[in-house]
Amino acid sequence: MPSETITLNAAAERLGVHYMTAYRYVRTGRLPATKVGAEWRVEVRDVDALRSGAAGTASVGGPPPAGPGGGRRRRHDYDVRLQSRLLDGDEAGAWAIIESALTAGVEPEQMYLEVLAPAMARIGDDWAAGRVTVADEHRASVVMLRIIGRLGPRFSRRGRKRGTVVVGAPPGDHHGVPVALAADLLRGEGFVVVDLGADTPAWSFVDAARAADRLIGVGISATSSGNESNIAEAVAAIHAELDCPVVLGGRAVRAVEAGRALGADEVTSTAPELIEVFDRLAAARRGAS
Ligand code: B12
Repeated sequence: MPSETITLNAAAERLGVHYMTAYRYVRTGRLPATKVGAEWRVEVRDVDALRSGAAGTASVGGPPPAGPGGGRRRRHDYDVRLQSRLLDGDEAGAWAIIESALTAGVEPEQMYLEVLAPAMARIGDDWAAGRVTVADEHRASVVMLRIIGRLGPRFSRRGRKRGTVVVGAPPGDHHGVPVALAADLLRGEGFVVVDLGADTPAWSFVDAARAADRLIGVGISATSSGNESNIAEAVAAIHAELDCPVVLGGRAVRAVEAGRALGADEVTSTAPELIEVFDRLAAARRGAS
């Protein structure tokens, strides 16, 4: 008899892992799930079975997971330790933390979403509170990009690729790190990704998309707010020249209506959502060809 079902978000919470990790459990068959509309549903008893099997594994950051089994997990604070190495511009020290997390079994996606991204977010909070300078942020970002460069190859997948996704930050937006992280997460899902980085001119999105083999869509990652006219210009340039969907996301565009008002076909605010959207667009393209 089926037990109570819950959303994947609720399952992730119950497991004490990031949503993306729970999503990976589904994709790799470790957690049975069914799709109801746009949402994954899982049975509570499957979640609990997985949780008892996973007890004793590493919790990479944040508070210790609640509930039975959670107390037995070790908490490593990799994100907090990484933040300190980044702010010191200490690449070797930062990499040593990453290596110990890898050795403890932290998967690459989990590393990006539960260690690297939170470390960067903490640095932003410290900047907003006046505890770190813009120079510190720059220094930390350079080390972060070098760490991403070393982890990136772990996302490469064998086999036929699912098509090409072009990603970049809009003109005037200097935040290339979120784009680089998202690019590798998409590569891990079997896409060829052309990462144009920060401050990409509107026409460069068009040029790169035009040159792409089996283009699935263009993704624009907006982190700086107050940049709406540049974003709208980039979206309009792509739509004027190419028949392809434009996915807009990132922390500056959380609301779907706001993203649609800028001309985007799809709007995402988190990396897992971004992956789901490109999964759907790739399936639609396969169906159409
Ligand atoms: C590093 C950093 C910088 C670096 C960027 C270096 C680089 N090469 O990237 C520098 C120093 C250049 C910089 C500059 C500025 N920054 Co800054 N920066 C940051 C910081 C600390 C980290 C950014 C980051 O890497 N985050 C980690 C990633 C993983 O974050 P993420 O948003 O979760 O990314 C995911 C999603 O966006 C998702 N995603 C969802 N949908 C989609 C869709 C697509 C298509 C894609 C590709 C991805 C995607 O994918 C990503 C991967 O998981 C943030 C703090 C923060 N909380 O993010 C501030 C922050 C973004 N910066 C901020 C500000 C104010 C600035 C400056 C104005 C001043 C300053 N601090 O120097 C300038 C603006 C420059 C400009 N014109 O753009 C504010 C933004 C506030 C706002 N609402 O606009 C923040 C939030 C800091 C804060 N707490 O106030 N910054």
